Parts: sequence; C-alpha cells; structure tokens
Amino acid sequence: MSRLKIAIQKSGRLNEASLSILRECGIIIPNGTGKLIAESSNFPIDILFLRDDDIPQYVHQKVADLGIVGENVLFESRKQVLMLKKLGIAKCRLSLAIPKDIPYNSIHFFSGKTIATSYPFMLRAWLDQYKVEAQIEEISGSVEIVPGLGLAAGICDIVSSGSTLFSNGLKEVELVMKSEAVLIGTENIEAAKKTLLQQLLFRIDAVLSAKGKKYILLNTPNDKIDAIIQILPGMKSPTILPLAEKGWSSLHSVIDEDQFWDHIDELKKAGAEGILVVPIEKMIQ
Ligand code: PRT
Ligand code: ZN
Repeated sequence: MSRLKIAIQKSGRLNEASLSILRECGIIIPNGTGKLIAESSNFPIDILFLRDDDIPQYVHQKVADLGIVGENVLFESRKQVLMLKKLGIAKCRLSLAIPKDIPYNSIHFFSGKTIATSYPFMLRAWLDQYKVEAQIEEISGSVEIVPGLGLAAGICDIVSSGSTLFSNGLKEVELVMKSEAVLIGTENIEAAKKTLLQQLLFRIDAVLSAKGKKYILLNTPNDKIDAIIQILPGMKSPTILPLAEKGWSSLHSVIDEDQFWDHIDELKKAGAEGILVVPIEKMIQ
C-alpha cells in the first residue's frame, strides 16, 4: 500500500509547529524517537526530519512527496516544486536593516555599498527590481553582527519581533518579502498517493479554517435578536433556539476571536446574557 512521505524540519522554529498541524489532523506520530524517519500508525504517512534548507531539494527530487518549509527558504532555493497551501505559521519577513544612527532616505542608500545576507538570490532580485547596484556578501548565521564589525553597510535577514535588530543597534529600513510556512509538493504524484494527499489537504483545511475562530453561544430576549446579529458581523445566519423561559432565545454562531473582544461591551448593552465562547477544533466548510 502507498504511503506519503512528508519532510519537516528536524529541529528549530518549524519543527513543533509542523508536527502540531499534522497531529491536529488526527495523525499519530511517535514522539522523540530521534530517528530520521517516523511512521504514523493511523495514517499512511512517513515523516522525514531534515534541515529546513534541504526540504525543497528533497521534494524536488521526489525523495519526499511533501514538505513544510518557510517561503524564504523555498524561494531562495529556486527549486521547482508546487506550493500547495499556506499554513499561517512561522510568519516573518525578510528585511534590510542598517545601523540605527545612520540616516536613511531611500533604497539608493545601498548603491555601491555592501549588504550581508544568507538570502543572496532574493536580495539580488529585489535590488534589480529597483535598479540598485550593491555588493552582496553571502554569509550564513549571525548576519546581524556584521555591520557592527564594519564588514557591510547593512544586512538583509529574517525579522520577526525586531528585537534581534534592536539589540544589535540596527533599524529595519526596507521589506523585501513577507514569509510564512507553506506545504510544498511534487508534480505528477502517483494516483494512489494523490488520493492520500487529497485526504490530508481536506484535514489541513479543516484545521486551518478553525484557527482564530470561536463558537459563541448567548442568551437574548427575542426582541433583541436582530440588534445582536448586527453587532457581530460574522454572525450572518446564527442558529436560534427557543429557551424554556418565555420570550428568550439562545443564539449560536461562529465568529472571529478578535471580533469578540471588540464587541463584548456592545453585546452586553444590547441585552445578551450568559455568553459562552468555546474553541473550535476543526471546521469543514
Ligand atoms: O537547522 P535548520 O537549518 O533546519 O534551521 P534554521 O536555523 O535555518 O531555521 P530556524 O529554525 O531558525 O527557522 C526556520 C524558519 O522559521 C525560517 O526559515 C523562517 O521561515 C521562520 N522564522 C520565523 C524565522 C523567524 N521567524 C526568526 N525570527 N527564522 C529565523 N528567525 C531569526 C532571524 O534569523 C533572526 O536571527 O530570528 C532572529 C530575528 O527574530 P526577532 O524576533 O528578534 O526579530
Ligand atoms: Zn536552515
């Protein structure tokens, strides 16, 4: 029987998040075996643990059918693979930064200067787009210390909270690309594996759809139902059930979590009572 092979990061920022998406899809993965490959016992899928930089190559060469990798690594690798789904995890950006005390007016600041990066391909493409001629110094790891050492005028690196730049006396001046983890795959996957892939994608969709969503239940006087529906824009067609108490109903719907906090006071003022907000594990659209 066919089994899918998915490559995920062995250790690092993407490891836990990738495993938890698979686990939320109901896939059982043995814990911490330290092995290069783990076999799921309840879904025909094997998990390969690799360095993230190697994942596009393994998928391109069909050693793995699927992979989870950051767009930054994928685009820098320039490997021909299919981008199947954005996963909404490991969000970050590839940015240019310079020492914070150096004045900065425009991209042309970098003309004739040296920029240190682990992303030479993407940086070159971006500079070309703006017709800026700069020298690219390719280095791996600890790019942020380079300007302090006087080895480059600026850096192009991954930023998330910005605290690494800040603690190295740097400021972010240009955004090169936004990135998040994506599911990648190969073309011309064999028929039996394609069926498995569709099952997996269906589950991933259900997991991703539920993210940031909550199920809300509240009690309301019947004459306030319309007002309450107006307050929560997500509540297009809520379920309305009569309560044992005459003139009252229970209203159920799915809402965005952030919407809830914005509207809680209004809901209470409009007459909602006994408000319950509960997590949703999976959502099939
Ligand atoms: O060993 P392996 O090669 O597999 O891992 P790695 O060290 O190359 O990658 P890892 O685990 O650091 O990151 C994996 C992926 O997570 C990256 O390719 C990005 O897609 C994504 N990601 C999300 C990040 C960050 N956020 C991030 N903050 N990757 C790196 N960083 C680093 C960045 O390089 C800088 O040093 O964190 C620092 C900046 O963070 P802030 O929060 O201080 O701005
Ligand atoms: Zn890496």
